[in-house]
Amino acid sequence: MPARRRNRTLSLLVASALAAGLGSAAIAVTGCGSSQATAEGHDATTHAATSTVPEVVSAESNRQDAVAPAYRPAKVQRVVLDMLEKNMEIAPGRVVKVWTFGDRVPGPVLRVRVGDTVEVTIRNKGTIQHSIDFHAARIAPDKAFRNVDPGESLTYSFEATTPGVFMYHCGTAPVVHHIANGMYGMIIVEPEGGLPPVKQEFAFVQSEFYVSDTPGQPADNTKLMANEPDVVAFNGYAAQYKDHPIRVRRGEPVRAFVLAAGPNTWSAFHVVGTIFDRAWIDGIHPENLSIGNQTLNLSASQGAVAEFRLDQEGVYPFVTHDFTNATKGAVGLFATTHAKVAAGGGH
Ligand SMILES: [Cu+2]
Repeated sequence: MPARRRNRTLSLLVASALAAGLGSAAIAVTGCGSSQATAEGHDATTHAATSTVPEVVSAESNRQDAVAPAYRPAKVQRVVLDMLEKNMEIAPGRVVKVWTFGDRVPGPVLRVRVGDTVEVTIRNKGTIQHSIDFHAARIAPDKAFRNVDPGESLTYSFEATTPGVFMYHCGTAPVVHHIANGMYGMIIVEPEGGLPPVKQEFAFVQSEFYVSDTPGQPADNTKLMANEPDVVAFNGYAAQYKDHPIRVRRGEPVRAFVLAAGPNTWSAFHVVGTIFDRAWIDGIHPENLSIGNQTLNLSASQGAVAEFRLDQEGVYPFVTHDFTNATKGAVGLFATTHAKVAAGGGH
């Protein structure tokens, strides 16, 4: 049920010249798309130690498709999530050790309907304890959301009772670290009978990364406690839809599911050049219906649905309107079918 994902492998070489006292040196990124052909400069002198052997950190690209998965009818929705530790590139030249639900960060977008039973199985293939907390569940957390040891698995079920866009995440202490390292995702709970069909549906999970100066390490605790992320992204990779704009058809309805996964940072979700015709924050309920929003204000863990149209041919940025975080990567582009997009996104 995860969206189609690009799967590339790249290598990150930290030049051994650092150890020879050359100061700020290069990281060469190879084997990936042109948008990542050159990594940014990186001063690794403080951790280059005395080794003269190049440090090689292999990593997959965390880029992924934004198309929301379709609902697949089933009375029991079985979800199996492997919890892994792997190196992922989350911005050009920035490789972090993530802890996952599934093969990417965020975990897969899940989509169920009210009345479905969600049977969740987590398999801990990492080296420390993890767990999974579903905000869509009404369940005793001390039992269902309990820790699972490495090598162990856990299965529990809950009934989807409340339509909305909800977060799931690892709830093992320290929770901030487990979320900062990538253990979160979105579950869409449709109302009974489903949402009205819309052909153009996308899912955006906004989250932030506190990148260690050493490639291939988990979140930097000092930055995390200071709440100073380096990268803020939609769907786990900085500005990926600016590099590769999302095509939509002019004048036709677009539905975006949005989640602010944090761990700490909010989302002020806004699409430049349009107004949301309809929106719901958290619960999809008539009394939550909001009309004419310019921006959706989502604190950490909140989800939303935004429905809108792009009336003219053109290129329409979407951002968190907290622009410091847009600058850190929470930005993308919608481009209508016939709009010209310059190389590199054109914005
Ligand atoms: Cu965890």
